[in-house]
Amino acid sequence: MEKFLSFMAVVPEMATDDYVGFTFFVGCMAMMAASAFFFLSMSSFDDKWRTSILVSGLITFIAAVHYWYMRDYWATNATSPTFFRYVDWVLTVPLMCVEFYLILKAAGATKQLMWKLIFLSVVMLVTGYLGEAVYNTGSGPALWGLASGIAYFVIVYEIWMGGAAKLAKSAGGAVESAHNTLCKFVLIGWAIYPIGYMAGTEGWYSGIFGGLEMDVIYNIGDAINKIGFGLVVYNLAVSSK
Ligand SMILES: *C/C=C(C)/C=C/C=C(C)/C=C/C1=C(C)CCCC1(C)C
Repeated sequence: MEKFLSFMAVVPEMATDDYVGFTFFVGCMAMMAASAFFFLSMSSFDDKWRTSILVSGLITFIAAVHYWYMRDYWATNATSPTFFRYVDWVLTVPLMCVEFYLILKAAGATKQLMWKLIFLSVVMLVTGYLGEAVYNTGSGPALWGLASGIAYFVIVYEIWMGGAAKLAKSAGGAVESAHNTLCKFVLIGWAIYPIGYMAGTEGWYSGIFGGLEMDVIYNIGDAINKIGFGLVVYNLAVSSK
């Protein structure tokens, strides 16, 4: 791996074993490329899907800008850019909730459903930030992480078994299958984040996850979830053109 990464030495200030710096760099490029892809494909879809594709592009674009700063922050300070990370998430995760609303709108999704998901996602992220950056000693991270995890499970419940699930079922066809794929991203893809959190904070779990690098895990999670989510929506728009 180190040999493979040796080309990174051409990037100023990046060591060949700097996996965090490497994933910030690649993450930044991937988010930029994905944004160009979503924005440029927008006009080829009819109005019904344009907003959804626009939101896919906004999610990866907001991330690209934050990755640009996070890459730089890491290169300069060699510490986690926690603040930029959470500002990015607090903008992009609610937009992912908006995607659920947009694809289910034709099946009767209400703004109330959208705001419920947005509210839960903000609770999940604010409590996570408190555990990671504010009350990050003693039992703080474990308790705030638990609070965050509860909000996460309510989101999972709502989309898999709650109101959103019923709407998806009634919509059927391509919308239902896109909804189901997004649900899997939330259940499996989003579960990557608590692992990163446990790798980067102190708690009863430190012995299990302590050897892992938090930022590498978060960066992998972001690439899978942000670009993956966008592609599911893109695919839905293509299949129902
Ligand atoms: C694009 C960014 C995404 C999809 C970020 C998602 C973040 C999470 C699902 C974070 C969840 C957390 C927990 C469930 C518990 C520990 C604290 C967090 C915030 C890492």
